[in-house]
Amino acid sequence: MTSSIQQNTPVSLKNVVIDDGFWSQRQANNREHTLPAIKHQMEKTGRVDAWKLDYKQEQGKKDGHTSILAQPLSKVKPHIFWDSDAGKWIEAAAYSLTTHPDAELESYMDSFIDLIASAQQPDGYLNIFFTSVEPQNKFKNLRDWHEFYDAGHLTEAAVAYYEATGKRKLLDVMCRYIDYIDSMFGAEEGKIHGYDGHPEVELALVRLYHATGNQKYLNLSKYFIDERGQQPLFFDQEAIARGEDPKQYWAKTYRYCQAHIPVRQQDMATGHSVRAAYLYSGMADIAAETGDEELKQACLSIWDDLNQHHLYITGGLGPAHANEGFTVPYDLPNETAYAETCAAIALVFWAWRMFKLDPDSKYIDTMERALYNNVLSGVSHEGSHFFYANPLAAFPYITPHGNWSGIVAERDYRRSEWFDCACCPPNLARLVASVGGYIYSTDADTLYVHLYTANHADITVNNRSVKIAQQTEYPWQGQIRLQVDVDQPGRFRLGLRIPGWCRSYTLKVNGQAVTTAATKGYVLIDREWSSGDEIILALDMPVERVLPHPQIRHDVGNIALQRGPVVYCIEEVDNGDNLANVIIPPDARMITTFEPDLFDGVSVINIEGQRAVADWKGGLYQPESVQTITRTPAAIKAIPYAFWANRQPGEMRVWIREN
Ligand code: FUB
Ligand code: ZN
Repeated sequence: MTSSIQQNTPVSLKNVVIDDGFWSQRQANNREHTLPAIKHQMEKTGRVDAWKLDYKQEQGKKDGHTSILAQPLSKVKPHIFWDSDAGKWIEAAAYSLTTHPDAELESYMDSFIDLIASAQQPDGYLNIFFTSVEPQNKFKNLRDWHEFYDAGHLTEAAVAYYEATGKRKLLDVMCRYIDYIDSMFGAEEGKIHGYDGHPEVELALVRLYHATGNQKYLNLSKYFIDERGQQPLFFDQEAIARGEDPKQYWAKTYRYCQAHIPVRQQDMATGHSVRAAYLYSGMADIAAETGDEELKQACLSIWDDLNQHHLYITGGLGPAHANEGFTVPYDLPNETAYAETCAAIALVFWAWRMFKLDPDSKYIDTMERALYNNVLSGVSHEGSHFFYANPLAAFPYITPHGNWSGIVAERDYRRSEWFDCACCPPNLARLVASVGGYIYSTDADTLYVHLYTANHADITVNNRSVKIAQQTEYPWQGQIRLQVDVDQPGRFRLGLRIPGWCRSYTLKVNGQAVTTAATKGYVLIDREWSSGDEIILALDMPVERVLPHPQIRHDVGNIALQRGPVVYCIEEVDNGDNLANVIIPPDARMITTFEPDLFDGVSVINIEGQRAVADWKGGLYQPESVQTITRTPAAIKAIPYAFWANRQPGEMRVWIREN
């Protein structure tokens, strides 16, 4: 048995039943509300019938597809990345079917997949927009037009649906399409030396490689990664071929799509944050698969840069609306934070792959931060409304001044049913449905527990079959009970993650204290296990007052509250308006209580805080020599950030004045 942590293989969500607790509730909402809401919107907006290629039909090219809807919306012009919405939605449904079989949903998905398959062209090409609207522009502008992004999401869907149901139809369709792409793109003479402006296909190809065992798909992913940012720059060449001046690129810099220099030379998180985190996920995949040390080093450097300079406390990334992405170190505004839901989801994917590349719990810490905060804030409590941007402070502009349109944008801060650019809702649905796949992993002789949540799992480790039962109220409590059952007594290691937020814990096996120090954030319990062995891990979970780095100018003088992995916020509905005047002094008493009726049960923090008050002498400004500001005691209530904006609209703050 080794003393280190080796490269890991995730335990599939097929082997994990989340049957109680926090994620069970989230997954029920996802199944019962989010997936049907997305289905409704997909149909209503024409995203299902678009696969009939009706737009082409209208131009006199009837192709006889039958609708799977009663009322097809065939007149809507498809968007260039509607294919990706379909892909993410099928993938989400596939994960849901894996854990909760549903004949009606599966039958609907089968019909939808038939429709998608019928849109495949004789040469293998598959894309709604470029088949039915602009066939002359296929593969003419990879920089902007997302063809491989679409292909990537459909590929992920194909793999997930195949793994969930054993049905190959979409998988075969996507293999044909990827084979076609492979015949056109690559290093060989005569092929196009290109890659997509919106990375995604890179990580999808690695999944396709795993599902099919076909090395060609791994090689194609590696090619796209290696080619990115090489001179002469593909996006320049492509623009010239279109008759455009590459200098007129609307985004101004190829940093936007991480193609300004070859990826091995990159050491900073840059550009559009969703593109970035998908690309870095693909890089981590290829580095782990091929043992490429140079690529690994680039991944490590970029990861450090993100975590040292660009990550919100909520696990959000990409503060700026202008590029939907990164700006400069420590630039983390709160009210205007973009922090797109998709970016935090992509960070979960990237973190998970970083752990495989460089096993260390620090990656899971970041993953957990994103998961419990920025990701879940993207969906309403019941599951049918969504945030695209996830600010850390809200000041609605709509009342009492009426319509300010034209002066400043109105800010409503309520989640929407849908978006024209609907990347986030199905992305969220696929992650929530697949969270069971992020709980455990194994190496040759060790079973690692990364996330704590109530579940039962069947896992093979060191050639033996192991059953694990986890009971816990995490993230509301730090007490975790694990029971091990084995087919016959035997030796293997159990690696329990000690989360980075936890500063003290106790661990017992069958009542005996385990005092082994953690290795890379995991306590490795190496023993002969028998059925019925019981592990009790008690993670101390006090409310922490978190200080911002002194260079985060937006947060100076403020603190945030975090308990376990959960970041808290204060809302107007609980605390009144003018939240900028709320103060939590250093010695404020804070009591955590579990409120069973709030959002089906969450822990809230009741704080003996203060409010700054003034008998204001008039005007906007007063000399301090004449104006007094005093403090008055105030009962303040903080709720988990992910649950904000589920009651009446109003102000919200994560960072709260300390003085
Ligand atoms: O461009 C496709 C998706 O739309 C991006 O990932 C999101 O940021 C949104 O712009
Ligand atoms: Zn999105």
